[in-house]
Amino acid sequence: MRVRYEFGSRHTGHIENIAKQRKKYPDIVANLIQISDIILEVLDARFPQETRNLEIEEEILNMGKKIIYVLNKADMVEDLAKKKEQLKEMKLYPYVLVSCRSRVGSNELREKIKIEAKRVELPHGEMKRVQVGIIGYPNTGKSSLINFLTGRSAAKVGAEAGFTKGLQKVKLTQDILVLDTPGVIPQKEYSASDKLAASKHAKVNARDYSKVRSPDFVVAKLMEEYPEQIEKFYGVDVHGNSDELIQIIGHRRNMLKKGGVIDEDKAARVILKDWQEGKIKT
Ligand SMILES: Nc1nc2c(ncn2[C@@H]2O[C@H](COP(=O)(O)OP(=O)(O)OP(=O)(O)O)[C@@H](O)[C@H]2O)c(=O)[nH]1
Ligand SMILES: [Mg+2]
Repeated sequence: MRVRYEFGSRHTGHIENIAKQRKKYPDIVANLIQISDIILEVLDARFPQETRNLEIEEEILNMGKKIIYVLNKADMVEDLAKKKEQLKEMKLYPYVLVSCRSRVGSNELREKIKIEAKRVELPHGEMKRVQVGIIGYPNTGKSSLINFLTGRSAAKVGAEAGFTKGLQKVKLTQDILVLDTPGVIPQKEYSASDKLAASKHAKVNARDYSKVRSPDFVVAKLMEEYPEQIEKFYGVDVHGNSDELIQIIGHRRNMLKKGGVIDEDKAARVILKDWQEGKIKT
């Protein structure tokens, strides 16, 4: 009989690696909050509530620092009037709707930053620049925002979550610096066994479709929330049944495993990919 060892070296190596990253990034963000005078929290305009980090927000407010909410990817919001209503209900203030892709909102944001910067009291006689720290979930567009605001390709941008790995300072004006950071998720969403948290990360693009552990579970969750939109996109009528949808997509794409059964993992990832690329409109 074969014995399966739970703690093989590869396994523990992997865990150590994750632990390292998870420790390092929040440390960078904690340091950023310390040295910043103003914080921009970049949220995904489609999912403002899901991409807020209330733990970090609390820390920032406790330190008496100002947060400006930047709702990026506004180009992917279907109904802007409805969105503004939602933001009002959330009491998100002050906020700016931005699209780095369609190049909308940078003047308004720059003005807001300048107003807040004037309020910052720098130590008397010190020639220090006002520092504007940028935080947010992975992939919300923090680095893109820096490039958009400064009009330069100063920060590197990537389609996959977890692209930025360190702190980077870029000059916005003579007196203002903006600081990029790696994306972080709240501590309480860390647990690898928390399938709900993991599916939320996939939903908001904080975890790439190729790296999700249970793609079928994520598709089921998306289907619970957006059944009509998903069925419409694929032109199917499955009464909200995600397993059925996965089967249909697997058939369409001819994704078969040995023995001719549908490769459900692969088919579910195709759906997740379409979702993460914003093809399925909500
Ligand atoms: N549709 C749309 N996509 C955007 C927008 N801004 C950024 N993106 C895309 O979102 C992805 C992530 O952008 P980044 O700027 O690297 O995001 P980030 O927050 O710095 O990501 P991490 O460093 O991984 O935390 C890229 O594929 C960008 O092209 C936008 O306004 N609209
Ligand atoms: Mg980045």
